[in-house]
Amino acid sequence: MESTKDTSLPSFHHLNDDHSKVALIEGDNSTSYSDLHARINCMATNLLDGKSDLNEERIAFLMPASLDYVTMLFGVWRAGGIAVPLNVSSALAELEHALTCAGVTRVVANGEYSENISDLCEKLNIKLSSVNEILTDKSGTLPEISLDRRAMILFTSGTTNKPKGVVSTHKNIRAQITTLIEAWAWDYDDTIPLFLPLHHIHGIINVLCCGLWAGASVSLFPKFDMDNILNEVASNSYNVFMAVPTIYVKMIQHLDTLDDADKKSITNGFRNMRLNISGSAACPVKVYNQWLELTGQVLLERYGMTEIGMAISNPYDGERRAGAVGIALPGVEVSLFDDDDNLLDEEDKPGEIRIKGNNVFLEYWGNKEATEGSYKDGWFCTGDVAVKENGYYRIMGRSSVDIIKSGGYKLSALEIEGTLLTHDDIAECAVIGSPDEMWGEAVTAFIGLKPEKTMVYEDLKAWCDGKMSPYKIPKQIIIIDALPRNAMGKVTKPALKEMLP
Ligand code: MLC
Ligand code: AMP
Repeated sequence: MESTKDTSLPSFHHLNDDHSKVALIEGDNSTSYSDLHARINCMATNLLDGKSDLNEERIAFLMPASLDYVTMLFGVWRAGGIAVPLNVSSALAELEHALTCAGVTRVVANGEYSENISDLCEKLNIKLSSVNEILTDKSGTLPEISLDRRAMILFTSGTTNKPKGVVSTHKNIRAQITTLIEAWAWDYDDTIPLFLPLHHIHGIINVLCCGLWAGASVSLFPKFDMDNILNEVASNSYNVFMAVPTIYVKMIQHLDTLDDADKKSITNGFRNMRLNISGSAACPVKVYNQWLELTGQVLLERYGMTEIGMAISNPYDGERRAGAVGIALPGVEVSLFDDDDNLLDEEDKPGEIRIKGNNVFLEYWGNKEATEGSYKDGWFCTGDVAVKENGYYRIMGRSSVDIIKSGGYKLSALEIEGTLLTHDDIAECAVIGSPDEMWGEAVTAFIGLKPEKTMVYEDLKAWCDGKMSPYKIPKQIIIIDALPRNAMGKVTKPALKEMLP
């Protein structure tokens, strides 16, 4: 088994040690490592359908966290394909972009998800099947996959209108996993709930892949189902918890509504855990302190990105500093650079975070220009600005005003503006993120209307429904006579920030 692990990612560390160990829990059902392993082998064999290797064919799947999802992800990897996990809450136009951009040849989806995407697959001439249609108990010889091969494409919004496909190799994924196994002391006895969306690395790498690599048990939820998850927490079902700051804010608010006994059983459940982690967006110091007071847990904050996995983390053993993201993870090189690309070796000077290491992605799929543009002198440029203070990095913001982080999702202002501009009554618009206690940043649209037109928020929200993922829909609109522009005619977004109520 060890040799398989060296040549391809998808094997589970403890498989040979204890086959009956529970790998996945889904409601009342659980799946052992040996059953999961067998199911994945069958899936890979069936996907291969007589071929010796999928040779990086792009296989997309549209399903929430479930045994089927895990079977697809690892099944595609074992068969030599590139896994393209799709966003279950995407609008059709967004799915169409992902499928065409990645050149997907096959989509796997069950039930309602299959119904939602079937016309699109037909239009794009892409084969659509359900897991049950593919999966038989046939298992065969699987290809040896070298670590340099492409493994996964995840879509990330950025400073361009359309999301880009981030390609990670097996080596990248393995590096992203193993650094966290070491840094956060992942263990065979760990149990963790997974409720984050599975089209992003936070859920895929930090929770699912790390959990399975460690031989831990991962409890799957199709979404953040607070009541059920907190019931399990109160029953001491988990010893590790990973979430975005918005989830901690939601839980803090919820705990405030409970009577003392219920609140205590939940906070004790957290108190008994070995680790609570926050990431994907800045964790406000207020939230860190509230969580500490409620649960006794010192939140471990870390910093990452789709293109690099995790790069910086507060220590597992050692001081976890509120408002800071910590130090470089093992095997990850982190440096700050000033605007003239000079390496900053002094503390207290803000600069762009740049990263090197096996964790760094291979390329943006089919986009050589964007790939090349994201590197300088071999360093991947994150676009995030940080400062180093007494040895710890603190994130100060982003170099682009066109990127918004809402509830842990990275959103492109330009993409949202592009859709809003297709509204018949909108003459011009500009989208920014406004500070928000719940979401970190809330999508706010400044809108200039065509003559004689009026607009109320609810109507625009209803119009956006189905045209973009729900979490991209503006939380507020501000109607404005004319957008502020500079001498070049470009909208000055900092001026808009000052106009926020
Ligand atoms: C949901 N809504 C959001 C939203 N999530 N609005 C803005 N931003 C978000 N992130 C809206 C819905 O559209 C809906 O609106 C209402 O909130 C309730 O929806 P819900 O689905 O019931 O909400 P909930 O389940 O509570 O979702 C909140 C959440 C979710 C925080 C659990 O957003 C989430 O899972 N976020 C995590 C994203 C993530 O994993 N990011 C990692 C990226 S990787 P209405 O109006 O219809 O009521 C990365 C790298 C790294 O960043 O470092 O990790
Ligand atoms: P994504 O592209 O969705 O992977 O999001 C990556 C971005 O999330 C980073 O570039 C940061 O801007 C942001 N991010 C992740 N973790 C943190 C954190 N702990 N604090 C502040 N920002 C973060």
